[in-house]
Amino acid sequence: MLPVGPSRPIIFGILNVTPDSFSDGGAHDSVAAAVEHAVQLFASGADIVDVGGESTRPGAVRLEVAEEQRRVLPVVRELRAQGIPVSIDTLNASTAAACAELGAAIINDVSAATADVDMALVAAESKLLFVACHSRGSSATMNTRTRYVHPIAEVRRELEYRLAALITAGVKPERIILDPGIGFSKTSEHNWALLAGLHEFVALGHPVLVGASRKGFLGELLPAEAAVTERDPATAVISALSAEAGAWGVRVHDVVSTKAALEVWSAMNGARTNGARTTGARTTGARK
Ligand code: PMM
Repeated sequence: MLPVGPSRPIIFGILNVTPDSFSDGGAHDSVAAAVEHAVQLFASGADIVDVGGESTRPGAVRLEVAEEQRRVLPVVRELRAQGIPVSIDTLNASTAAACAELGAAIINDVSAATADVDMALVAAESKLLFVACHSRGSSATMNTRTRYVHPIAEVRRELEYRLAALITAGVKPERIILDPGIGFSKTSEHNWALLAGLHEFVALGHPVLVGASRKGFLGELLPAEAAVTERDPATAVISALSAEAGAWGVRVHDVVSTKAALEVWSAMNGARTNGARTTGARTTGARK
């Protein structure tokens, strides 16, 4: 079953257990520190903690799988022991399989199962939810593959190819979550275009996840010297706008601000629904 938020998108709290991730790298590079941060994310309102051990930022070099697992497996094991839902952010099928064994609920693969030929099979066999994120090339090459004529149509089409490949490999369609891959092989202009056209991804009929948190294009709205954490208010606004466009989930570093933004959206959305009912009732009443 898909975990669906009762009245708002699901919040993925980001836990990067990496020394080099662009916005929080190095902050949680011991198991204890990582678990403590994850517990905090959960207590702040994250519905699930997205654990990643390998940086996917543009230019990052690939990590040995053994090192990735050394970083993430103890953290995933401990979070599951504490009853915290876990999503595993990995390009590696063996890491995904090991985390599935430990009780992870979601495999989050920013390559949409293109980086590891075994990933689609692991996704199919594990029966976990699978996030298929749009990207082109690898972290080493993605910044050179940013040519689009119609970004929304092209990203949609490329995601649909991945969807078809996953389904052919045996992943049940209802377990596939789509993600337009904000910041992956895209310029700022493309990122804004994709966010503005998010409803067109929602229209594909799969849950849609949005990962814009603290990304570089948000930094362009701020003074050059601003810290990455200063991108959190903009991230929270994007969370609310994503909810409005029908997103199923948002992946964020700062859960507190996104939770507040989603509660505002949820209250307004509820009032809109109730308001429509009230107006309808009054109209009916007036007609009588
Ligand atoms: N972005 C990053 C990592 N994992 N997963 C999904 N599904 N979508 C994203 O946009 C995404 C991701 C890179 O950001 P980080 O280094 O802050 O984790």
